[in-house]
Formats: sequence, C-alpha cells, structure tokens
Amino acid sequence: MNDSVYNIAVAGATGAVGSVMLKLLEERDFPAASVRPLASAGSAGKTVTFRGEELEVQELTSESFAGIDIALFSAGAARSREFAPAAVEAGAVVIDNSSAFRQEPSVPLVVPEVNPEDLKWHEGIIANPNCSTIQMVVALKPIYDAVGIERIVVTTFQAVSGTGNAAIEELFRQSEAVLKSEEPAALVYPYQIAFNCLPHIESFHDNGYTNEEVKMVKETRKIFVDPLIGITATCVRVPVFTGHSEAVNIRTSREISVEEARRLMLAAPGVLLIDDPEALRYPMPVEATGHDEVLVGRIRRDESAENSLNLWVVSDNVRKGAATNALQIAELLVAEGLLT
Ligand code: 3JN
Repeated sequence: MNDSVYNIAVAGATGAVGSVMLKLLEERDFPAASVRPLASAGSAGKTVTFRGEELEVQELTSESFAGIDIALFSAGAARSREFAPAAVEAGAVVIDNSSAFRQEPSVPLVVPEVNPEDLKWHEGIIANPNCSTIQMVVALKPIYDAVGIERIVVTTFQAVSGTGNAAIEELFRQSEAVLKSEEPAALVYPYQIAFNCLPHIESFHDNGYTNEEVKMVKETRKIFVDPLIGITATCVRVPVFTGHSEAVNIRTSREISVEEARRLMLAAPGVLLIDDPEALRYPMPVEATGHDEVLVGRIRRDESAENSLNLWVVSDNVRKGAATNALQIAELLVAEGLLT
C-alpha cells in the first residue's frame, strides 16, 4: 500500500451523517485509496456514490474491517459498542460519532479547534462529541483560554436532522399536513414537531434533565479538562431541518469586554463572527447550513451579573456537529502520523 493513501470504512453510510461523511471525504480531497460503505443488513445492497463511482453498501459485521486504516462510525451507540472493537482489532483507528465511548477515560473526546493534543494518547478509538457540545466549545474556547470560564448556562434550539433521516421526513410530512388542515402523524417524536417546540431530546434522567443535556455537561468538562466548570443545559427540538442554535450565557473568571470577545472570535479557528445588529446581521441556521464554521453573534454583556456575557452560536449540526469534525480528526491523524 502506498503510505500516503488510506483505506476508509464508513459504518452507517446510508444515514444522515454517514452520507455526509462520504461527501466530505470527496469534497475535502481526503487521501482515500478506497472507501467501504457499511450499514445494517436492511441497507446492505443499496448503492452510494463516491468520486462518481457507485459503491455497494455491505452489511456491517465484525469481519468488515480487514485492510481498513480508518473506520468512521455513525451507526448509533449500540453498533459502535458491538463493532468498533473488531475494527481496532483489525488494525483500524476508529473515529466514533456516537456516545458509546465518549466518557471512557482511555478514549480522547476531540474537537480539533479545541483539544487536538488529546489525539496523541488514543488507543485505537477516538470519540466525536455530541453536535451541541461541539459548536459550543468551539465558540467558547478562545474566551476560556483568554480569561477563564466559571459557569455556562446554555439553551439549545436543535434541528430535526440531529435525529436522522426519519425525523427530516416527519417534519416535511407534518408541515404539509398542518398546512392542509390535516392531522399530522407523530411517529418519530412523542408530539408534533412541525410548528412546535419540544423541550425534550432523548430520555429523561431521574433528576429531570434529558440525556442530551447531561451529555453537554459531561462532554464539556472532559474536553476542557475542567471537572469543576459550572454548566447547565436546556435542550429543545425545534422545527428546523438543519443547523443547531444555542443561546449561551457565561460567567468568566476575569472581566472581558464585548469588543475583546469579538476580537477573540475574529481570530479563532473555525469561528465566523456575524455580529452587526444595526445591519441586522446575526447567525441563523439557514445561513449555517452547508458550511463548516461555527457562527457566533449577538455578543453582549449580561447586565444582571458580574463578568457575564451572552452569545448566540449556530452551526450545521450534520457537518461541524458530526461529519466535518470526524473528517478533521482523520486529517489530523494523517498529518501527525497518529494512525498506528
Ligand atoms: O438530537 C440531536 O440533535 C443530536 C443527537 C445525537 C444523538 C442521538 C441519538 C443517539 C446521539 C449522540 O450523538 O449523542 C446518540 C448517541 O450516540 O448516543
């Protein structure tokens, strides 16, 4: 094998994130010698297109990884738990988009703009954080490094593509039904999502928080290596196809002006500052869709508290929140010779 090209497997290749992973391998000109699309038995035999070629989707099994250098997983946590160890056993490095391994002490949880150094200690599996965590930590990292952050209060407005293809179809169908004065059928979410908001993402814990909210807390602490940072989240599903938005309130350790926060954002990797209220310029999901940056705007002082700021943070949850972040990790592994 030519040392500079790699055999890639994509587990979950027909899903909302997996299909974008394939597109990005092509778009970013990743040095792929071959791509092996994998999915559950139900999707095996379908075809996906890569560099103009039709590739047949194979069933994901423990035997799927012979000769694979990098296995991108986005097939759900249960399949990651079942098959990622076999991929590592076969010699691949796994970049896993699920929650299966995110809290394992031996698994780095990486956002390339925030903690690329953690890739160095991987033992075969690297975890991609939850989409809501990724965009928040990219936006907060420059402030965290400059003045410290003591507490984060975040409310998310999450697009249905975070749930997958079935939820995208559900929002389409329900919107049509409502506009025709028909009864919208709720199959994916417990209630109608079209023209509605659900303060409920994943299952509820005994303390009243949802699993998505708990993920944001634990993942932020691990990525910032700051087990004591105060953080509380409210996660809301909204009738948007793509692009998660977040209202973020932070209390910093030292004072920082709005102007300085804006300057930091302008210099921050992966951040695009869109913050000109007079010109009605602020980040929105329709503007973030199809892009890889985290859009930040509405930066303003929280006048009710010391050393506190409000920010509005928007990003394409399928790209930077999942597929792009995984591809950036793969690119870093290649650049830094960390594929063994
Ligand atoms: O709902 C969203 O917007 C993001 C969803 C993420 C998600 C959904 C089901 C299972 C995850 C995740 O990435 O944390 C998982 C999971 O892997 O547990």
